[in-house]
Amino acid sequence: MEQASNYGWSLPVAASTFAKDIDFGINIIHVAMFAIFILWGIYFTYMLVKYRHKEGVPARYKHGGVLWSFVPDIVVLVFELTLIFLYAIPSWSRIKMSVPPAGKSLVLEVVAEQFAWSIHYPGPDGKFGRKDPKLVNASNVLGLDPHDPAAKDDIVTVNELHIPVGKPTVFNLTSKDVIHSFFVPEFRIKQDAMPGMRVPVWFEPTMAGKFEIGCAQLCGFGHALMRGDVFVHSPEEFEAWLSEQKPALPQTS
Ligand SMILES: [Cu+2]
Repeated sequence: MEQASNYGWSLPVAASTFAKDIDFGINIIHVAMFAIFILWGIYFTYMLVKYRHKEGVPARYKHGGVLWSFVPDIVVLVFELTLIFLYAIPSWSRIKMSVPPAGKSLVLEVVAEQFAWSIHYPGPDGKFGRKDPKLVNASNVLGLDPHDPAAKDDIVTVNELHIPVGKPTVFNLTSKDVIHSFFVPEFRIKQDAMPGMRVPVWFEPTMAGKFEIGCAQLCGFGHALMRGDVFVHSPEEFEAWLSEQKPALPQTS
């Protein structure tokens, strides 16, 4: 599979539908900060040279008026308000507040723990089996209930998220123990995983490849080892992968 990930001098490859939206925000803020840095540098140097110490010229402390001091602040305030109302709020609403409908997306569950990511697929029946924390053990990491018919065909992978390209992936993110953070830089997605909460997350991958899942929240001594891979397949490749997976629970009948 082609390796699309990159960590060069700039931002990593943009591999999801809303990555460009996030990059616009990052870029416009960098450009604005750079412009302020240059303008301020020029002004500061000019003042240092113009009002440098000269023999026989006494220093006089004079102010141009309080109102003038507010002009740069007001310019920055107007810029920031414009950014909030015209960029940040609409982007936040598109990316975080509206989850694509279940019929058009791949629906999963992602459970974080020290120090791994478990991914729960509903299996051929499309139904997630019941999970019970009391049933969690080394061979049943999510605590799937073997008596629930919906759980019999469920698939669980650890540190491997396989998804098809060009289709939204929607999942509820939760944690078994402490706060973790699901982070795939190429998709521009980063979401905290909180114990006791199910946080909906979605993205739509736009290119096939292998990308890294990192934990972006210092979660314990193995934090740096808490990593996984996202494999973005073509739809056919994904179906083939899915059909090869064995159910997570041992089959009794
Ligand atoms: Cu973690």
